[in-house]
Parts: sequence; C-alpha cells; structure tokens
Amino acid sequence: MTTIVTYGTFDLFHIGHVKLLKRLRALGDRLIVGLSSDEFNQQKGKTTVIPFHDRREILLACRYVDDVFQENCWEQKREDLIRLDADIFAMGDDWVGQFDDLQDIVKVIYLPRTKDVSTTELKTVIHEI
Ligand code: C2G
Repeated sequence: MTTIVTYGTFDLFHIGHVKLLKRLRALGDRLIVGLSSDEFNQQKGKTTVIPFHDRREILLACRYVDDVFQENCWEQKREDLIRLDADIFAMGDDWVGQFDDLQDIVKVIYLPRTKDVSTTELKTVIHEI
C-alpha cells in the first residue's frame, strides 16, 4: 500500500487542483490531503473564500482523494507523515526544495503546476464580474 500525502488550501477548487490530485493518486494506492484551516490560511496571508468544512467536503467528493485531515501549522508535516505511514510527500513545484528536509522519512517530489489557473486569478475574475 503506497500512501501519498500532500497539503494545501484548495480554495475555489479548480482544474489545477484536480490535475495535481489526479497525478498524485496515480503514484500509489491512497492519497491523503492535509487541508489548511481557515486560521492557518490567515497565517499564510491568505483569506479563504470557501470555509474549511466546505473545502473538506469538496475534496472528499474528488475521486482522487481518499482522506482529508486538517493542517494547522507549518511544523506538523513530519508528525503527520509518520502517523499516516506515508511513502511519498508531494507538492506542486512552486514549493520546490521547501520540504526536502523530510527526505529522511519519505520520498519528496514536486510536480509541475498547471499553467494559467490559480485561486488568486479566480478571485480577481470574480471581482471583475
Ligand atoms: N497547484 C497546481 N497548479 C495550480 C495551482 C495549484 O499544481 N495551477 C498545486 C499547488 O502547487 C499545491 C496545491 O495545488 O501543491 C494546492 O495549492 P494551494 O491550495 O494554493 O496550496 P498552498 O497555498 O500552496 O498551500 O503546507 C503547504 C501549504 O498548505 C500549501
């Protein structure tokens, strides 16, 4: 059983998120997502449009996601990955190198982001409508 873990906000769920989760799920048998809480997003300097519980339900409705847990801080990853017995930790490549310190416990990979779509861009478009 190959377990992949990733983290994110997944606000205004879009095709970039879907394509990442699809690629991640194809790497193994189980994909688990650490979903940023609304409070943690404030720390990240982001204001979420969709509240945590709705973002969680949307992710669980995605065919590529097997489970979701809450991400409350930057520092919880090592403990999460051990608890979940993760084999792979993966993020989009806007994070390349940021989590290489976890390579002693998991395989760390960064996949190319999907171009021309982001939550930030969607927020801008929505404001212009
Ligand atoms: N992503 C992508 N392509 C896009 C947009 C996002 O592949 N066009 C990926 C990002 O690289 C990330 C994941 O989708 O791996 C989730 O993106 P965000 O919701 O923006 O998450 P982020 O704010 O990067 O939070 O501790 C890690 C953080 O929680 C990551």
